[in-house]
Amino acid sequence: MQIGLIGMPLSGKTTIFNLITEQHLDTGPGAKSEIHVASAAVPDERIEFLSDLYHPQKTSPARIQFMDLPGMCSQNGTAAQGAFLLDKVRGADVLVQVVRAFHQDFVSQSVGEPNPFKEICDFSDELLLADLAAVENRLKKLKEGRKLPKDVVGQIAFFERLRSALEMEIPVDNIEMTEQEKEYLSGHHFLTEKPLILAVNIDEGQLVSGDYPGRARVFSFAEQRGIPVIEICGLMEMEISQLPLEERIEFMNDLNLQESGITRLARAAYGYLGLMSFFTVGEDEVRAWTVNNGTPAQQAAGKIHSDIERGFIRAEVFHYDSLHEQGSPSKVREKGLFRLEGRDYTVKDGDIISFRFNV
Ligand SMILES: Nc1nc2c(ncn2[C@@H]2O[C@H](COP(=O)(O)OP(=O)(O)O)[C@@H](O)[C@H]2O)c(=O)[nH]1
Ligand SMILES: [Mg+2]
Repeated sequence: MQIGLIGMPLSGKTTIFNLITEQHLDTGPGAKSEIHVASAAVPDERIEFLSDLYHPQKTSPARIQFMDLPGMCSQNGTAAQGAFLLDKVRGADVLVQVVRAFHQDFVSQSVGEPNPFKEICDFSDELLLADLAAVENRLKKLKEGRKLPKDVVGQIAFFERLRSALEMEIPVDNIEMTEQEKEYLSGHHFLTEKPLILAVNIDEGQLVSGDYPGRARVFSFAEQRGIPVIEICGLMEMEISQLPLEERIEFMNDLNLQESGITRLARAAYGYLGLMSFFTVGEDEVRAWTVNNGTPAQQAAGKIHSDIERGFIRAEVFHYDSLHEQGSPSKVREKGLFRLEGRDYTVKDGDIISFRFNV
């Protein structure tokens, strides 16, 4: 899974990228305008428990890839520049908009006082503009290109309809389409079609008070649109993440921060995308695998290897909670909490599975 961190300049994208992927990239007005990509382990206490129990040679938590883009907005540069940058995240599965709520004098001097609600609305225009530019591009190719598709007339009509909608600030996600039109759309990766999460970047004072200007508006807007919101104390969490582990835990406790930014972000993304984890365990490796809710056992096996999916015989399954309660796999077996399941069994979040297969 790839998550693209996007947002207005100086909203704290690189700070949050550093915190999540444990990097030390420059932040602030002087930072270089470059794109960064790195992955982060999805924190999961279950995988830690399993690793302590099985002592495997290797422990592999689920991972998410993050992409950090330079600040962008058409007010600073041109719309074309903004669209160019945003084009880079078209491949992402989820977009996280970092929104500035924190107070920092030199940032306010450069880009104005924080106004989270306005920033969200303005940025949503940037996304619409970037999609509009992509539609214009497509239309240009359809009208002037050499290798035209058979149904060029239908495609032109569709993309013109898309253009009018975007001009009226309607996101691609809200446009009704026929199956045929959905096919025209596939492969284009419009930004206003992607799942969006808002990450409001707050400062310590706001963390303590639990409030910042415009908070209620942000939440009611997000609720109306079905957009998840998380609040991250970016700078402080970045500083904490760069401490040794023990001090880290102490600091988090002192601040009453139960969960790190990445934990909450990963949970929001998993929940939003309908994802969950199952585990495989053994002396070699304890590993988390990410699948969609509702995935049948045989298909889940394909996550590991296509041979296992093809030669699927059965899944031997017990649940993490049973293991956690009973303390050992043999007790789980004794209590009859160990099951054999067939190919159509729907995998549950937290299942520990061993696949039997034949190739
Ligand atoms: N006080 C405070 N400052 C922050 C916070 N997050 C980012 N900053 C500062 O805001 C500036 C811009 O951050 P940066 O991550 O470079 O923003 P980007 O342009 O969106 O990548 C930097 O000087 C950061 O130190 C925060 O949570 N609190
Ligand atoms: Mg940056």
